[in-house]
Amino acid sequence: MSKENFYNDISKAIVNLDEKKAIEYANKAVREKMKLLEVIEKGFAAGIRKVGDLWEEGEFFLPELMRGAQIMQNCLDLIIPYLHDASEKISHGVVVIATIEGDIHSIGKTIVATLLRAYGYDVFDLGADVPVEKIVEEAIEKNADIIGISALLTTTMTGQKKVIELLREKNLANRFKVILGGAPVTNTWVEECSADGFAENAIGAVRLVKSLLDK
Ligand code: B12
Repeated sequence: MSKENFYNDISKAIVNLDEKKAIEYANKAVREKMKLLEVIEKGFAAGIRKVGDLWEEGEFFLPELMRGAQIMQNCLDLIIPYLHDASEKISHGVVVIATIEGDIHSIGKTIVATLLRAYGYDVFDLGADVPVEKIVEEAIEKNADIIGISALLTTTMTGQKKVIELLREKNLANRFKVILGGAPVTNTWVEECSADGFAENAIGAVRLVKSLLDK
């Protein structure tokens, strides 16, 4: 079976909310030592995004969206412990990452945190729905180089900007680099917030962190 067909089958299992098959595919990917990040992005993440589309189109209801997310999370729990073989380690640094307050979307943020760890960074994942003040406090406490903030909702994105504003108020703007992520984040938003960058996926996040720390 070609890789593309396998990714398609994974995506279909998520869309069909077929947990048994999805778990079977996750185990197969681990067993056969496939490129696990690619399996996550092209298989599982593609599937959950399709579930989101169907929900937006009114084909799926909230319980189905939640079930899809739960199945995806269960599969990631199986795969993530094996994600550490992600090629060579790059320079080290400390990253504090969180999903902003009011927003419980955690899947993408967790993948980014996991991959950064796999590349040798010290990552403090504060979880989801984290208040602006808490993110700043933890960054100071952990002596972070980078603060990563995830937002999946257009209504919570404003929190990303608030973190940067709070850093400025506290005269800490030069102490940390702030990077943003989440589906609604664009270059324009990054400029408007005066953030240091954003990435569309986890491997992009690793490249971004590396380039900011190498500067
Ligand atoms: C799964 C999901 C859920 C799950 C979340 C489970 C969990 N534990 O995370 C559940 C069911 C709980 C959920 C709830 C809701 N959801 Co929802 N959800 C989704 C869905 C389908 C997929 C998100 C996801 O996990 N994608 C897969 C991951 C791998 O991708 P990702 O998150 O984009 O992350 C990648 C990149 O963005 C980037 N990245 C992410 N974070 C970061 C951080 C940094 C620093 C960097 C550099 C990069 C980075 O790298 C990641 C890895 O590649 C999206 C649709 C979509 N297309 O995004 C809707 C979506 C985000 N949800 C939406 C909505 C509206 C809601 C609800 C408000 C629904 C409701 N009425 O209750 C609630 C929100 C409640 C709240 N207060 O937060 C809307 C948002 C609309 C908008 N524009 O604001 C979307 C877009 C669906 C839609 N098409 O309308 N949701």
